[in-house]
Amino acid sequence: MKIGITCYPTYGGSGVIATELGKELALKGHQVHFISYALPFRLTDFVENIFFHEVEMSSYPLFEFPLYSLALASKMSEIAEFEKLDLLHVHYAIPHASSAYLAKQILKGKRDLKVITTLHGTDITLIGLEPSFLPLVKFSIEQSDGVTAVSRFLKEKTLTNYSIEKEIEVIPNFVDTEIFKPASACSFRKHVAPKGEKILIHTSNFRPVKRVTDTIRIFEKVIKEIPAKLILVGDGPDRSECERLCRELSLCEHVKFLGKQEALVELLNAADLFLIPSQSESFGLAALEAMSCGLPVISSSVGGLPELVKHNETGYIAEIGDIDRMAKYAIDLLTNEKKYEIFSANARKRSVENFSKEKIIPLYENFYQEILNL
Ligand code: GMT
Repeated sequence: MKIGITCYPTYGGSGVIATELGKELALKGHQVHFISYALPFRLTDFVENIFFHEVEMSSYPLFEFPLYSLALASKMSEIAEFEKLDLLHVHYAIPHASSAYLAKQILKGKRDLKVITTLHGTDITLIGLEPSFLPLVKFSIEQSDGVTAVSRFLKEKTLTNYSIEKEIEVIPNFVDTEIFKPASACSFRKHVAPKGEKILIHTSNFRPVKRVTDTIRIFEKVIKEIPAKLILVGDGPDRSECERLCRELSLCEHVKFLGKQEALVELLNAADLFLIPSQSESFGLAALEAMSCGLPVISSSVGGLPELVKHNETGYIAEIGDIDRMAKYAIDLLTNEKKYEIFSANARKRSVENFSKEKIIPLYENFYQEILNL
C-alpha cells in the first residue's frame, strides 16, 4: 500500500504512535509518506520506503495567523496525487482530519483518497469540545472513511460527546517490546540513588492534565517512609510550578528534573515505579512504555488507564487526586520485594501479550484493507 501519515512531529504520544506505525509499515514493504511541518522526532534513522514531505509555510503581512491547516491540505492533495497514495492516515483530529477532508475534496474525480482518522485524546476530550472547534471536529470525524480510537473509553466519549453514530474501531496503542524491555540498571541509577534509594519516575509533557504536582506530593509522602528519589522527564507549561513546589516542600535534593530526554529506555530501567496521576488520559502510552520495561504503574482511574493498568496485578489505580492512597500503594510495593517482583513480571507480560507492535500493527493493516475495500 501507499500510505500518507500526518501527525504532530513534536514530543507527544500521538506523534510517537504515528511514527512507530509508519516505520513498521515501511519495514513490512508498504510505502509511507509522512506529511507534516517538521520531521517527526522519532524518525531519526534512514528507513527504506519512508519519505518525508515538509509543509512549507509562507508568511504574508495580511495573514495575522499562520494558515497551517490549509497549507497542509494542499500538501496532502499534492502528495496523494503525485505519489498515488491509497490512503491518508491522520493522527489527532485537530486540524489533521479537517485538512484531510479538504485534500480528499480537492482530489474528487481524480482519485478516491481514503481518509482514516485516529483519535488520540485531548483532540476529543478537551480542545475538540470547545465551541470554536466542536462542529468542525464532529464533521471531520463523520466524513472520515474510517475512524479509530486508542481505547474503548475514547470511542465511547467520541460517540456521546459529539453525538456521532459512526463505527469507530478501537485499536490500542502499542510498544516495541524488544526496545522497551527490562535491562540491568545503568550507571545513571548509581548516580541518582547512590545509597540504593528506590527510584520513582514520571514522564510527560507537563501539561495541567498530567497533574505533575500530584506526582511530587505523592513522592513527598513516600520519602517520609522510605529512602527514595524522583525522576521527572519531559517539559511543558507546568514545569516551573513543579520546580517551585519542590523548593516549597524542601525536596530539591531528591527530585531530578531531566527535561526532554531521548534515552527513555535507560531512564525507565534505572527506575522502580512509574507514576501517572493524570486528570485525563485516553490511553497512557508513557505508562505502557514503562510497563514494557517491567515497571509497575500507579495511576489515576481516569479514561483508558484502567484498560491498561490492571489494579493489584500490574500496579494500582486510585481516584484522581487521591495522593494519600497513591502514596500508600507506592510504599506498599516498594517495601514488599516479593509482591514487587510479581507486579513487575505481570506488567511486562501484559505489555508483550496485549500491546506489542506485533499484535497491533496487523490490526491497522487489516483496518486499512477494510477501508480500501469499501
Ligand atoms: O501528546 C499527544 O500527542 C497527544 C496527547 C493528547 O493529549 O491528546 O496524548 C494522547 O494520546 C496518546 C497516544 O495515543 C495517549 O497515550 C495519551 O493518553 C493521550 N493523552 C491524553 O488523553 C491526555
